[in-house]
Amino acid sequence: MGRDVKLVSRYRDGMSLIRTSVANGVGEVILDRPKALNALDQSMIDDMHAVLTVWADDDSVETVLVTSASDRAFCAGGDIRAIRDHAVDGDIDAITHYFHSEYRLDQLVADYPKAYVSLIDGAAMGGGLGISVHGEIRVVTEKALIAMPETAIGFFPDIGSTYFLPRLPDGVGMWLGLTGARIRGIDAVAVGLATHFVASADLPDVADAIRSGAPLADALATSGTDETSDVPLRKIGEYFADDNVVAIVGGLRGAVGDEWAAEMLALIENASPTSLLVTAAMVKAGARSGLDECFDRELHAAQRITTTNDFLEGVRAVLVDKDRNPHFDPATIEAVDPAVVATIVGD
Ligand code: QUE
Repeated sequence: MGRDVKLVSRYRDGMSLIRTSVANGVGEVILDRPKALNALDQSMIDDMHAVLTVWADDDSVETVLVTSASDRAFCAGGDIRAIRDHAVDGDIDAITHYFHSEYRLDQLVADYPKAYVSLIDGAAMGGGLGISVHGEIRVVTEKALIAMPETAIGFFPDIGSTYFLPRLPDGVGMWLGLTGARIRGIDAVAVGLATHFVASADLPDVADAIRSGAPLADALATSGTDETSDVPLRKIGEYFADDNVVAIVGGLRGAVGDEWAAEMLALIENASPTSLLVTAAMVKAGARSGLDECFDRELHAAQRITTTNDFLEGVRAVLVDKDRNPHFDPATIEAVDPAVVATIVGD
């Protein structure tokens, strides 16, 4: 245990934004950057990759448990503000390094040779899903709030989501990716993003049972709920099974009097038109690609899209000035040059 703590803390001279421990065969990573809702900065990505790499070959670790020190968030995403600063500074190498190391961490989670358990008792968005959804067990509570919100900031759903989104039930991946809709824990179980539901009040006991080294099936024996998901799977299949954004928007506009369709249309109209087209193309391409290929395509697209005005403007409006009034250019899907989308996606 001391060895692991040293390895991680050496990087930040005792100031790591993750905390780690090993006991009873369980290696725990606590995400500990509560002021930024545990948004993953470069040091957290590096520290988490380092400790997971050590534990993969450490016989005293059988299970990895990932939890949060924030009572509001599991992890709000990547360090998008820092990426924007790098873009403003023209530091493309720092952007490439960030996404390369983030996706390498997500890939390690996907390939992890041991049980990997995430406890999601708050917001888990974007990069927060990258370090959880690719793992074997994702426990959510009624406080979980799950989304891929990137189209609102002029980015696109990355972190390997172009692999898992197209593998969700009909239209669900395109729906989540285009609209950035936030879903609840029970909904995440219903669509397959989460594997277990536990009441938030019971989560400390479940966490302690896992920490005590109990078999996961026993520790999770109390999971489940009478609640049901209200995600409208039939409508999602109807409106979002197409990979053509113009057709999707046309369908939603034609759904006069349907409050849900109007809500989804409003989310799409709030997003960057370029991001919408990039997202649809990436999710479509991801359906026919392995995870490695999806990460390669995402890295290419992330490098390109972060230099666009829409990304600078989207992050400014949502995270920097917080006026939530971005001026995307072009302002309509119809006005986006398909060649620009093709250059970003790279296929
Ligand atoms: C899209 C995103 C992110 C986002 C909002 C979006 C994202 C992210 C954060 C975030 C939220 C709160 C914080 C913080 C970052 O918001 O990736 O530091 O305190 O990290 O619409 O992709």
